[in-house]
Amino acid sequence: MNSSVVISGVGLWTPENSISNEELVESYNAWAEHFNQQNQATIEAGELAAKPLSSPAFIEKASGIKSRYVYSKEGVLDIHRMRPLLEIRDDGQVSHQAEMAIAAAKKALTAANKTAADIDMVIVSCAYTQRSYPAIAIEVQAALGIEGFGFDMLVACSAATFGLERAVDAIKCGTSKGVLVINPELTSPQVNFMDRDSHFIFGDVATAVVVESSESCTSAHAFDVVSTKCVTSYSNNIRSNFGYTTRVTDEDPYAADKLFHQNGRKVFKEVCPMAADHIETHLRSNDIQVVDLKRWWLHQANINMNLLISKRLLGRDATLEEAPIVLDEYANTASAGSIIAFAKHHEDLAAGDIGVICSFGAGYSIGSLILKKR
Ligand code: CO8
Repeated sequence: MNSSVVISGVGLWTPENSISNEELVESYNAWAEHFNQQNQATIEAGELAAKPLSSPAFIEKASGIKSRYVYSKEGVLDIHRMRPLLEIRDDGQVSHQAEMAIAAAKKALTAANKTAADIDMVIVSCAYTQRSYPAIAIEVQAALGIEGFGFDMLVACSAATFGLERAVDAIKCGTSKGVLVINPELTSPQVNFMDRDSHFIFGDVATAVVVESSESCTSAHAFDVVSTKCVTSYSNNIRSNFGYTTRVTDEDPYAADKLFHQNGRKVFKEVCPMAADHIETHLRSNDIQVVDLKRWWLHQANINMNLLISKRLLGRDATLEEAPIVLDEYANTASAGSIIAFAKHHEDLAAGDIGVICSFGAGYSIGSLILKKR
């Protein structure tokens, strides 16, 4: 087969509302002080730990995050609510997550010079889906008028790269002619805004990518997919226990362990070397040297993680041109982070330039795609 598999278009949908570190910390600290006042007697008796205060300076230094976008800002900063408020939509209305996905998918189709008729497979892959069935992907497929099939995939921070690998394989073996891989990351409903260690980490966004054969590709900014590689290794260090069985175990659906929680230090220490080794092994198996990479579209969880990974591989810090950072503005957007970096920083590459998309996170899961500009 002379044709190759290409990424021919990428779409990025960014919510209108953003929250700065200063706004977020002001609300968290007001909530913590209120909590400590309300529980003064038990705290003084040593029966309850006082809530510690957060700080914008810590957040920026520890993570590089300065702000995050949210699908709904209403309720997040209200110290009597501390979670977003979404309007209830009936079954006849488009769901919140499908709405985000459709917006990103339309942009990806335009970038790829494609219409619904060119797509026959829709994968919605992200950290959470709003419901179990019917799949969000099938709702999106119907809204866009795509014939064929769609399904949802959950692989936390690596959902986008794992979904892309499925798409690449489908094109390679001829079972699909065009695939939309969409990542509507509606993370804010699972953020514990009352937890100082994690209240600042996540943001909402949606990304989408069109994958097709080089034979049908007419895009001005297409990339050959040279290789894909996915790996998982079980860890409890990043976890959410919310699930459909919560109802029958009679647990509190809002308890801290039902929301995102992690051992951030351990994750940092364990995942950085895993991701660096993964990239190196993947490149080596394709006879590509680290120095041959023009661009690293890395997962966007923490700027210090990305610096450490690139330093381990390059022997020096990668420049912002080599490894662009978007987490300062978007925060951690689960699987969409590396795709946002790709969406914003790919058009300047020249034919033959090589780059790598790499995600890493809960599971643990690591996924990478080696791309070559056409
Ligand atoms: N303000 C002030 N001080 C703080 C704050 C705060 N907000 N938070 C913590 N501190 C304190 C700590 O309590 C600690 O105090 P002490 O020394 O007295 O104990 C001190 O600051 C240092 O704390 P840490 O050691 O925890 O700080 P780190 O330097 O390790 O930074 C990070 C914390 C930023 C969390 C860092 O560890 C990190 O980024 N780790 C990697 C985490 C990561 O990448 N996780 C991936 C999660 S995402 C994922 O996999 C997808 C999941 C699905 C999506 C979920 C959506 C909701």
